[in-house]
Amino acid sequence: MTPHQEPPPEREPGAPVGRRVILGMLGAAALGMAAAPALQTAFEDVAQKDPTGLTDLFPNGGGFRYYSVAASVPHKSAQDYRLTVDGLVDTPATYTLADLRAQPQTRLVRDVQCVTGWRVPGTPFEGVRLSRLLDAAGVRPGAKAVRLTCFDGAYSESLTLQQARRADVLVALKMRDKDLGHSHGGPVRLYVAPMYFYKSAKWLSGITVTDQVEPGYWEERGYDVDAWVGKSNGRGDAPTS
Ligand SMILES: Nc1nc2c(c(=O)[nH]1)N[C@H]1C(S)=C(S)[C@@H](COP(=O)(O)O)O[C@H]1N2
Ligand SMILES: [Mo]
Repeated sequence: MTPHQEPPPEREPGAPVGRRVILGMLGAAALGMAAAPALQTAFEDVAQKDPTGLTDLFPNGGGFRYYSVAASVPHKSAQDYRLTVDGLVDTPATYTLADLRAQPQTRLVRDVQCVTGWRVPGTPFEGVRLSRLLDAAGVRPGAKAVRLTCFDGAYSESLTLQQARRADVLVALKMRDKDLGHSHGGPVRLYVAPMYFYKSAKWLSGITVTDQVEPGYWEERGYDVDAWVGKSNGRGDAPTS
């Protein structure tokens, strides 16, 4: 009946136990919000303005759960957002949100799957293909991977260059056909459709082309870099199939 399962405690990336207990208590209220678009919009407004971080305790609506490894994350408006592309490239670049919006947009509708078990089927994401930004920068010979960094100052992700160039990897500006709100990593997040959702770094601020994979936040803590849904269980230290 619920749109997602309660995550098994031992496999939760990012949610402290206390928060999970509270999430459980708020579950009924959260489902109510998910079912009522008007209320959900009101919730997102509160989430955007809440300086206490208390709204972090709520699931993100529509079956999503809110994750942030950082206690608080600065808000970036359409005016002050910047995305840099650097590292092993011929032409480093800095994009504004308007620059990104001016590029050809790709829309994908796939299932979102967190390693902890919750899943949101058929979720539209829209944005610029990461491959496009890499091509524009001119990746140098010998480059092997991409490191993604975030303006929360804490999270990072990594992809091999081959993975980064897939057509289903986006620098996403929209989710569910709306501009990405702050709680979902807006104004810009990564969206790696074929992998577990921890690969989809929120609050994306940097794309650095590197000569080797530099493990991201959860990867340093034992989760797979190659986090294919169904072909990895999301844990580097657990049996893989
Ligand atoms: N910057 C940042 N990105 C992140 C995370 C995070 O803690 N910080 N958590 C990851 C995990 S584990 C999940 S499941 C999704 C959650 O996205 P949501 O908050 O939009 O549901 O974001 C991923 N990207
Ligand atoms: Mo996750």
